Amino acid sequence: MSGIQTFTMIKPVAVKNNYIGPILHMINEAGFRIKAMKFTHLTKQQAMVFYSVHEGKSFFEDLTSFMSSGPIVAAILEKDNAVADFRQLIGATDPAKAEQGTIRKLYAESMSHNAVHGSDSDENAIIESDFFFSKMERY
Ligand code: IDP
Ligand code: MG
Repeated sequence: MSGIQTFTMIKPVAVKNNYIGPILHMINEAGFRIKAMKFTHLTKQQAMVFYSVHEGKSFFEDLTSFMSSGPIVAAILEKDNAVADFRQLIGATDPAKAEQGTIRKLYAESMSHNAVHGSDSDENAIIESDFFFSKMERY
């Protein structure tokens, strides 16, 4: 059974390019409800903890430097089948391979600067949501 919760970040490049509004609009239009949200700036150390599953990979240093290079928008999103439906809305990791009309196709600059994060499983959606939000910050 698939859960009703996923976690997203609007990455520094999309914030810098003034795409917070259009991306949130697409998220709402696709039927997701915003359960929690914050505008924040990760430290390098926090980015390394958040992405620790990728530790040791060739892109880990670039990824964590980039994700701590500027402010991000973090949010918990609710919808039936949230994880899979959100992955479909954002498109492939590499925007060159992302389908037309997806968030990454529209707003990403490159594979490393690909506009948004989306959880890859119900389990990780919970871990990632708990990384950013206390119970009192969820509505
Ligand atoms: P995902 O964000 O689509 O789930 P992951 O494989 O979990 O993709 O990778 C996390 C992030 O790391 C990606 O969104 C992307 O920004 C970056 N990344 C992944 N693979 C590469 C790569 O081969 N080169 C550069 N950056 C990468
Ligand atoms: Mg991932």
